[in-house]
Amino acid sequence: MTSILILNGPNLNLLGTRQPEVYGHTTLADIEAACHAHAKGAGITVSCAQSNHEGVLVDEIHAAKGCHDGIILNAGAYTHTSVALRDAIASVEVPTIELHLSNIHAREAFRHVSHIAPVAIGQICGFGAQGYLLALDAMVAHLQGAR
Ligand code: CA2
Repeated sequence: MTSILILNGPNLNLLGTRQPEVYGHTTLADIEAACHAHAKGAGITVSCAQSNHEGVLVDEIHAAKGCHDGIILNAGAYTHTSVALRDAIASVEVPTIELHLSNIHAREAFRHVSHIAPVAIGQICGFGAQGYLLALDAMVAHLQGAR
């Protein structure tokens, strides 16, 4: 069965508790539950992980090789700073979708830069929590096309 890792980076454990005007009222637990339900309907499985630590995220990406068919990654602020995450994604060759709740291109200039985008199969941003479900559908379509 197709297996997808949903990986969230720093501060996303705080979703739904602060800055709802930017990130909405939905908690990370809500998002993960919606992803599990959506995956069940699509006949796939998802695993969810979150870390505030760059190295732990690198380890999660390494561990995805041979274990998951795709990665949906919201790297949070590391998106804009981390060459280590970029290198990890490039090294494992597991198709990865870059995901953001907010439209990073409509925000501060430093958020327009993504180290993840060049090694991702695509980017989804600006659709809030719904973006995770859109990313799941996009990944399934990508994997079906790849077979
Ligand atoms: O829009 C996104 O999903 C981001 O990845 C979120 C990151 C931000 O640095 C990126 O530029 C875009 C920040 C996540 C912080 O999440 C919080 C949630 C609730 C309260 C405070 C922060």
